[in-house]
Amino acid sequence: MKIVSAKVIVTCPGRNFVTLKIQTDQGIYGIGDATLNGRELSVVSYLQDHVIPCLIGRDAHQIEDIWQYLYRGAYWRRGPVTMSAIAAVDTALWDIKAKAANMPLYQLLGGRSREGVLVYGHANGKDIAETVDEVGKYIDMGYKAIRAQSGVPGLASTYGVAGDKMFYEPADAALPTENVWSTPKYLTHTPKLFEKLRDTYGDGHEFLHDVHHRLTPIEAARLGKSLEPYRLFWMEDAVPGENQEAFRIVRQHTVTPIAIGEVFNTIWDAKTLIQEHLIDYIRTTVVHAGGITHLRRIADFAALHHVRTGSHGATDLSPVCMGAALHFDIWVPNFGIQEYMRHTEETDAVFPHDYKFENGYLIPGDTPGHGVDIDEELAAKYEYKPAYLPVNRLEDGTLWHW
Ligand code: GCO
Ligand code: MG
Repeated sequence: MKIVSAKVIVTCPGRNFVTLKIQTDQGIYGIGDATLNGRELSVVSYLQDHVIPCLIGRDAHQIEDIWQYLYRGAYWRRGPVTMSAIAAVDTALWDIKAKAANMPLYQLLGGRSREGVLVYGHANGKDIAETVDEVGKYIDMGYKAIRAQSGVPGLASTYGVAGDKMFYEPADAALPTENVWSTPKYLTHTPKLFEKLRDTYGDGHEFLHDVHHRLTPIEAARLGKSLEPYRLFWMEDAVPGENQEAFRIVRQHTVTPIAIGEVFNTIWDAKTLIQEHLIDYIRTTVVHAGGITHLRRIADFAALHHVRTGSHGATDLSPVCMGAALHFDIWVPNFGIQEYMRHTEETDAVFPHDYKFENGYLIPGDTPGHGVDIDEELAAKYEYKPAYLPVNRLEDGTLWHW
C-alpha cells in the first residue's frame, strides 16, 4: 500500500490545530495531530518542506521503518517540532493500518486491557470557595478524578484559573500576555485548598494539582510534604524537567506522587527520572512524543520501573491526538490516568469522533482506525489565528517559568 499524497490542514475552530492527512493508493487515508501550541507554523513547515516529499511512494505499512527514517535519517534528532511532525506521520500511519485491518487501533496494539480510560477534568476558581464549588460540579458530572487550581490571594491571575470554566484556553492572545507569580504566596495558599477539598468531599475522589514548573526542588519538596495529608493522586510539573537529577531532592522529602512529561518529546527526556524511580507518572502523549510508536517505547521502559502513564490532554491537543491516545490508554498495561479537557462544540464538529465520556471514563469506539476524522470543508472556514501562551514574571519583574 503506497503513500500517494499527504497534506497539512490548519484550522482554528476557536483555537489552532494542525492535522496531517496521508492518502494511499488503496483509497485508505489516515490522519495525525501535529499541533504545537503557539509554534504551530513551524511544524507545518517541517512537514510540508521536509517530511512530505520523503513520504511519497513509501509503503504505508512500514510504520517502524518510516519512524526510524524520519528520526535517525534527519541527523537532527529530537525537539518538539521534529517529534510533533514525526508523531503526526506515525499517528496517520497507525490509523491507516488499523483501517486496512478493519479493526479499531487498540486491537493492533494488543487489545483492551480495561473497560474504560480513567480521566481527570479541570476545576478552577478565583479563590478556594469557588474552586471547591467547581470541583463539586465535576463530581456531579461523574468525574472520579479532578485537578484543582485556585487563584492565589494577592496575585491578579494564576496559572490554570480560567475565564471560561468549561473550556480553559491558555493561548489567549496574539502576543503573549504577562502574569505575575509569587512562590511564597502560592506555597502558603495551596495546602489550604486541598484541606478544604478533603473536608468537603471526603475520600471518594482523586485530586490532582499542576504546579506548572514554577518551583525549585526544595520548594517542591516542601509543597509535596504539606500536601501529604490530603493524598493527592499526583503533584504535576513541580520543577522544570530539563535537569532530571533535580527530582532526587523532591523525591527524598515527600511521598506525594510525582508526575511530569507534557513538554517531553522523547524517552531521553525521562530516562533518569524513570530509571531512578524519581517519578510515578509519565505524562508524554502521542502528539509531542513521536506518536504511538515512541510512546509505546516510553511506556514499556516506564513499566519496568513501576511508573504509570498519565498523558497530557489539554485543549491544544486535538481530538485526533485524544482519539489515538485513548486507543493507547485502553491497551497500555501500566496505564495510570488520562487528562481530559473538553474541546468546544466548534472543534468537535471539525473533528468528528467516536469516543465518549461515561461515568468518569472515556471509552474509545470500535470504528476501524483511531476513530477520529476531519471535516475539511468545515475546517477551511476557520482561518489560522496567531495565539501565544502567556509569560510569567516574579513580582519584581524577573521573567519566570510559565
Ligand atoms: C496541562 C497543561 C496545559 C499546558 C498547555 C500548553 O496540564 O494541561 O499544563 O494547560 O499549559 O497544554 O500548551
Ligand atoms: Mg500541566
